[in-house]
Amino acid sequence: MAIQNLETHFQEKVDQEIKIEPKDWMPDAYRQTLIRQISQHAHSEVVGMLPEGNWVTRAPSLKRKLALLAKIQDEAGHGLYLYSATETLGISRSELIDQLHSGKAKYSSIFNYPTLSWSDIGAIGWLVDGAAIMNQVALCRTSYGPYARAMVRICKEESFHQRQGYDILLTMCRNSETQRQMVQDSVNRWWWPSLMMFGPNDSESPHSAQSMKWKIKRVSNDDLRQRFVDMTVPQAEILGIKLPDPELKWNEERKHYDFGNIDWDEFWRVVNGHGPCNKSRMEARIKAHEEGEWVRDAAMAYAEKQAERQDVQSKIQYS
Ligand code: BYC
Repeated sequence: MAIQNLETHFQEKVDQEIKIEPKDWMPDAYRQTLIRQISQHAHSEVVGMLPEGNWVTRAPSLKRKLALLAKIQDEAGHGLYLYSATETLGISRSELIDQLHSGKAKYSSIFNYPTLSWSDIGAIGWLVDGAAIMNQVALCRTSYGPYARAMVRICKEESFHQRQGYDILLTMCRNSETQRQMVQDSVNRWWWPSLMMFGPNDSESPHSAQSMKWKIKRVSNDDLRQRFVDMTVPQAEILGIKLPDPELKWNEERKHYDFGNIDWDEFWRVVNGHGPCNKSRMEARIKAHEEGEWVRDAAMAYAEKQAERQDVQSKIQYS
C-alpha cells in the first residue's frame, strides 16, 4: 500500500476509536511521539519515588509508613508497566534509561521540588497525584492499546494515593493549629507547581494539536488544568486551607473558577534543569542504577540458567 493510503487508513482507525496495536502500521512521527510521552511518564513515576522515599524513615506512625511504602512500590510498578508499553514501540529499556540519565529525556517538573516536612507528603498525594489522575483518566482512552491498558490499572492505584494524601492533611488540619499551619505552608509551596504539571498553555504547546488529532491526548492541557482547579477548590475548603492565589474566584458565567497567571518562566527553568532539586534527583537516580547492577546481572544469570534447564528438560521429554 502507498504511504498516503497507509496514513489515511491509520487515521480512519483512530477516528473510529479502534486501538492501534504494536504490530499495526503507524506513522513514524506517531511512534516517536508515543516513545517520548510514555517514557517521560515512566521516568516521572521512577523519579517521583525520590521525594517520598526521603520520608519513609520519618513517617509519624506505622500505619502511615506502610501506606507510604505501598505508594512508592506502586510507583515503581507504574514505571515498569510504562517502560514495557514503550518497549512495544521498538526501543529498549536500557536506551530509555540512558536518555533519562544523560538529560535527553524529560520527566515531570514537579519532582524537582523538595519535600521539607511530613505535610509535604500529604500535599503530594492530594495535589500531585490529584493532578496526575486528572491527566491519566483521559489517557485510559488514548489511541495506543498498550498505553491505554497500562493507564487503567495505574489510575486505580493513583486514586488510592490521592486519598491517602488527603487523609494525611485532614488529620493534621484537625489535630492542632500548628499542624494546620504546616499544611498551609505545604499547600503554598505545591499549588503552583501542581498546576504546571499539565504543561504549557494550549496556545504554547507544540505537540498538542497533532497529539489530539491522533487521540494520544484526549483533553487539552488547559482543559485538564481547569478541571483540576474546579475539583480542588471545594476540597481545600473542607480542609480549612487557603489556596495561594488572590485571583481565584468562582465565575458564575463560565461556571468555572478563574485563577491567576502561572509563572511560566519558573516552569521552563525547572524543565530545563535549573529547579531546586534537578541535580540531586539525577545523581540519586544514577547512583541507584549503578548500585543495582549486581541485581540485574543476578536476575539475568538466573533467567539464563532457567532457560537452559527448560531446554534440557524439553530435549529429554521429546527424545
Ligand atoms: N514537566 O507540547 P507539550 C506521576 C514538556 S507525575 C516536564 O504540551 P505534550 C506521578 C513536554 O514534554 C505525572 N516537561 O507536550 C505522580 C514538551 O517537551 P519535549 C507524569 C513538561 O507531551 C505522583 C514541552 O514541554 N505524567 O505520574 O503534548 C507520584 C511542550 O509541552 C511538562 C505524565 O507524564 C512537565 N510538567 O504534553 C509519582 C502524563 N509539561 O518533549 C508519579 C503523560 C510539558 O518536546 N504525559 N512538558 O522536549 C502527558 O500527558 C503529556 O506529555 C503532558 C505534556 C501533558 C505532560
